[in-house]
Amino acid sequence: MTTLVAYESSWKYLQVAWGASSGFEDPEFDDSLWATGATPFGSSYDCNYVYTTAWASGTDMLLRRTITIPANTASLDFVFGIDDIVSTYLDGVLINATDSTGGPCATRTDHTFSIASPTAGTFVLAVRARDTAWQGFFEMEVTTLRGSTQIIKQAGKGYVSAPEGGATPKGDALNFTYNESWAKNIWAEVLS
Ligand SMILES: [Ca+2]
Repeated sequence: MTTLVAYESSWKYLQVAWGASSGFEDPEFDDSLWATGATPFGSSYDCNYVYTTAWASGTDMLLRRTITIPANTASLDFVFGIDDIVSTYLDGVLINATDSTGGPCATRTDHTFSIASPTAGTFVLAVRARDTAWQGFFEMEVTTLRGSTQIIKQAGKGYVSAPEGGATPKGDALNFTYNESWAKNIWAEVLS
């Protein structure tokens, strides 16, 4: 597993009234004047949330940051907590909408969603988090799982690595003395 956005990471952010600053999710949107702050974002009332960046009750918190999705990614996985409503965008496209209004106090592992076989590259991840009343909370982690079997050269040796999340345990690797031509032949077999 590779972590693209860890918990307690820095994002660009702007607190606004509900629905304000439409178009903020556009990858070309200019966030250069926004502040930078770490998650969790929140405020406290009877949930006693622990947060790093203050977020006033009854407002929208807009967040932006870039993520770089590696080649050969089988799954892009999001885990998050929200009090109360959140919309998540990747390069301007809505990829998840979650409404926890009226639910119990949030934790950072409450909700998950995944994108299978995402396109590799660097993208803008944008979030509109809305607190409808009382306290608010937002925290998110983004990870990837690698795809098909790969041959990797590290420290002069070649490794055949297994896909993550499959039948073979994560991190399992067959260790061979590196031979480039041999590795290329095996790689051709893997692709065929
Ligand atoms: Ca709330």
